[in-house]
Amino acid sequence: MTIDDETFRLLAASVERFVRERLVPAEDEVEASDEVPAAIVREMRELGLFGLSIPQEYGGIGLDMAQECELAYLLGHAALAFRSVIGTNVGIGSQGILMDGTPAQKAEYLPRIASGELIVSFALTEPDAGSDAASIRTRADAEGDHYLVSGTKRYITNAPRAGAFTLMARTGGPGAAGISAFIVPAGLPGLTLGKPDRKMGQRGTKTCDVHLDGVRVPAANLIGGVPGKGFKTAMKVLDRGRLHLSAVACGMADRILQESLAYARQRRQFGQRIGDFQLVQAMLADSQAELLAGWSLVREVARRYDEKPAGAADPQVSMQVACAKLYCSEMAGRVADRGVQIHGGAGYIGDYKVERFYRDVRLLRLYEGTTQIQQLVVGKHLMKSE
Ligand code: COS
Repeated sequence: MTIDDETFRLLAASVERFVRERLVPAEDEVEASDEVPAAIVREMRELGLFGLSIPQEYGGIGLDMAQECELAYLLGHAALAFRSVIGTNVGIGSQGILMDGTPAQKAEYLPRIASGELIVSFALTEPDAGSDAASIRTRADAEGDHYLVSGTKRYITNAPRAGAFTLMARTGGPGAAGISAFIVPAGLPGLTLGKPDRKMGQRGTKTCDVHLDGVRVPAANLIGGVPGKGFKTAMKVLDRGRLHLSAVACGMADRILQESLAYARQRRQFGQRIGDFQLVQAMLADSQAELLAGWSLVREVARRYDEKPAGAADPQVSMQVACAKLYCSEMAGRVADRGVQIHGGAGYIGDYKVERFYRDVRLLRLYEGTTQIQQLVVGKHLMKSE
């Protein structure tokens, strides 16, 4: 069940207020400390943000994709580290369990994921397998009623906070068909974390390696109970995640445009506001036009996503999602670049938000599938279609 329009409007208004009154004022603290304050995480729980996408029967809010994208857009208006705290619970960490998990797995994990009591991460990437996700090497070998899991996962978002991982490992032969998805509790013996990654931007977002050395994972934690389905689970989860991130990219592009506009109205050169110069207006106009195009694209693709049966794969929709991720992440990069340009020298100085947003948005073109992977998904689909 999804929520009705009026309830959704009230929720969106609360999120908009939370972003404006709580998140934006805390951005400098997050940048300086590399931590999202515990009080803000608590408020996120109280607002229900960890359970946005989880159905109400499991204690979540049960938004559809179009509604989720609207809120992702609002959350994208603050430093991206805030959204990242809830990002894996709303998206790539939880959705494999929701889409393909057994009733028992859903009942055991989803309520705690929805409340935010349990942070869940998505562990696919490895030192030698990123874009080529079907080549992962982490092994899960059946031994009685357990699997012995060994390998290394890399750049795992929220791993330092996670109580569990949705983790892809190889139970069979090479290629996509040999991959299975597991729910791996963080506390199991043999599971250790690497040191926190030092990143270009998005301070306050936590990523690190996850090492597994003979971790005994109960067979009951194999998602869906059938081996060999993990690659498809991961791809379906990523389709959804990519659309969510496209909305985030639009939110951040809008924020950068607002910062740039405020600066263009206030900064004076040659006796007038720099925004009165047509060359500056051209940059603002390009950003506005591209933002409108990207955001309209996300809304349209989200509508189509909601039209397909929940949890089902639809190559046409996957292709459209890839278009959205490709366009919106690149668009946010261009808007950020113009934002720095409009700020002039100030845009290169850490006191101005655009300096940090410029670094923050760079990740949007890389994670959950690079721009080139999105191009491959679109291109391959077009060549297949008659
Ligand atoms: N939904 C459901 N199933 C999908 C799917 C999707 N979006 N995309 C592919 N599949 C299925 C295919 O239908 C195929 O199934 P069959 O063997 O039954 O036909 C299987 O998965 C393998 O698909 P394919 O042959 O296209 O796989 P490739 O190895 O060529 O990989 C790409 C395809 C490159 C698109 C994939 O590896 C990918 O998305 N890589 C990027 C991974 C990524 O985003 N990493 C970021 C880190 S995670 S935050």
